[in-house]
Amino acid sequence: MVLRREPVVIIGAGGHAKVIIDIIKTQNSYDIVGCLDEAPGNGREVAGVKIIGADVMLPKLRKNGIDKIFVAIGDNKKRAELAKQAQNLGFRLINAISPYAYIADTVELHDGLAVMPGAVVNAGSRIMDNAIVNTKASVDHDCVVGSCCHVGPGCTLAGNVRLGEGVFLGAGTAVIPGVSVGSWSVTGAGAAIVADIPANALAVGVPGKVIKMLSR
Ligand code: JB2
Repeated sequence: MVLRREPVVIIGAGGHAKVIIDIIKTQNSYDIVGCLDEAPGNGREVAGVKIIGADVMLPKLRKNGIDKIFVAIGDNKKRAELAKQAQNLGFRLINAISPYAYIADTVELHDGLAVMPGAVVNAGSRIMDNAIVNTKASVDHDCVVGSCCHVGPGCTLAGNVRLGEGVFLGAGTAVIPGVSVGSWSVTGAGAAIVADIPANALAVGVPGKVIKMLSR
């Protein structure tokens, strides 16, 4: 029996797209049609995949029967926007989940997710739409990673941590059990989050302290 791999288009052509292409190739379920970029250039490639044009091509691709997409843009707000646009055009968001990540059976995975090599997501956790669980990040039991969050490389979320929408945890952030981080907040690399953080805050340091409120 010949396995038919489904065509998928990737939005973005930077560092994040490079990692996503590698994961999608390893998943071996999709044929990557090409990347769409803000500045397509002429004949440029990323990780061996051609940049076929800009987002204006989306309706045409959809018309040609391509209905799977992955938004490979690290910026949480931009990713949210582009995912919504693509869905409005009738695209379905696929997941890019590395076979070298461990994801417990009871984890709830939504759409458009990236789970990178070496990541661990433990029992009872929920990873919402368009979230990124980056390289070697660890999400323990019963956590919620909100839509369009980015859990940076090497972060550690203990059990029952709640991240609102669009949270960005800088590389190596640690969050103790039961703590919540409000929507669109950001933590600095290596921060130790030991108490709840409100929405739209920038928290840094050990222990983590809010040093600034961010505008949305
Ligand atoms: O509206 C857009 C758009 N805006 C930016 N549509 C499309 N199709 N592409 C867009 N881009 C493209 O995203 C830029 O032209 C560029 O190719 C890419 C952003 O590349 P960059 O390497 O700056 O960031 P990234 O989003 O790929 O990766 C970031 O996030 C990752 C999670 C970096 O911080 C990485 O280091 C990080 N690992």
